[in-house]
Amino acid sequence: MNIITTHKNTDFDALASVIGATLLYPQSIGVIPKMVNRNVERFLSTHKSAFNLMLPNEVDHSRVTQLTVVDTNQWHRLDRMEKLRKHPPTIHLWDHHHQPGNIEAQWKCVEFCGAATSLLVRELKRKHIPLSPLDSTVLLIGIYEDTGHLTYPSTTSVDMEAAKYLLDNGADLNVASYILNPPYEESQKNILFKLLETTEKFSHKKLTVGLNILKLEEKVPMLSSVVNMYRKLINVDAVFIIVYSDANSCTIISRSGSDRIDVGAILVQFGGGGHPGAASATIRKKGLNIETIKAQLIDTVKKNRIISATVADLMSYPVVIVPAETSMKKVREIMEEHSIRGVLVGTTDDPEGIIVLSDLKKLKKDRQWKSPVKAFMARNLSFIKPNEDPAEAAQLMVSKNIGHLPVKHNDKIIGIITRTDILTYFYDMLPD
Ligand SMILES: [Mn+2]
Repeated sequence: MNIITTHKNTDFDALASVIGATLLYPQSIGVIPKMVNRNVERFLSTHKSAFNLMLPNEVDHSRVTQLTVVDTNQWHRLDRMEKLRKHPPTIHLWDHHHQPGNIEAQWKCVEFCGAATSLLVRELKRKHIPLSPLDSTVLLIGIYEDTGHLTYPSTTSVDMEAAKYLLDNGADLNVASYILNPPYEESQKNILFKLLETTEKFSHKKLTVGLNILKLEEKVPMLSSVVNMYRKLINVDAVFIIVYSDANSCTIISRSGSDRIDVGAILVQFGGGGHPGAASATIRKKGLNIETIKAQLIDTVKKNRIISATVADLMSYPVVIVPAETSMKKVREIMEEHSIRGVLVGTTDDPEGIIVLSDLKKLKKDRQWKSPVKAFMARNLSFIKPNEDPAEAAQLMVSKNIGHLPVKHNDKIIGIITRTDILTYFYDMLPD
């Protein structure tokens, strides 16, 4: 018997991966953990019979010759599979998590993409295995859930191509959206309001991080989807929520919307894990001190190495700077010679203005080319410091509507950063 299973607290990516795998492995049965999230539970209550699924307690472990694990690589996240851990059958693994796991597979497909389901869809496509509109819809729901409708930074072209293939095979977007966005229940609304009222924020290297401590009297379904909504509402780069109900355990739920903060890597240090954009960790210890955990969390976030360029990395230098008396003709020649669009005027200690390519177009009469640059230059200079974030420079350029920013360090101009430099950086087009 070939069984396929996935992690507890099964979400749609996990469920869809199991269903995809049952299509891929002939005569296999999907084993869905008893604990599934509220949305999956709701979906299964009406759709269960359409798929070849069973519960962990219905499995006769002695008859299992192959175990296929999807969307996790950790034994402890499986439901009632200890017997198989002791006497492992042949194991196949399909996963998209970054953290190393402890399931040793004879065969595996582990790739970092937005949803594990996408890896299975790619294989279903490759093998030309027919998909019904229902199969396609549930597979698409799996991809949409784990990629935030293909918007999370973890989304890759594998996810996009899988989604396209599923649409081509009749996936129904109305059904997908209905299942993925059920109306909020009262308890979810209450938690959202509570979170909004108790937000603490701190900044670290220009990133804003939201932090909450949440005491829960009862279980709230789909807390993670509330957290997603909450992060967007408070407009922070990342959010950490420490949830507890007593002093024996707590769970940290985290979401990040910036590729500069990898919450999966941060929560590994608390014994948890997940993805760069979504992660959680559960800490079990008698007499937990929530404030201590909060302090540790802030400390870990601040120690987390944030890979980011500064203005100094992007600026051009040395700066071309000309005396105020230089003729416009000469300025034009200098721009052409250096193929630059802006020239500073004055000295590096005392810059007086800037002249840019578009200013040259204002010259209508021939004799104007003989005039000194100071007659045409812009005098209100804005400066930026070399250790600033490129995003800061971009913001300044937008607010002042300028394309060049001289970079000032110790009252001296050391470089210049342009709109093109910023665009190149944001679109990862930096030369190596
Ligand atoms: Mn997943």
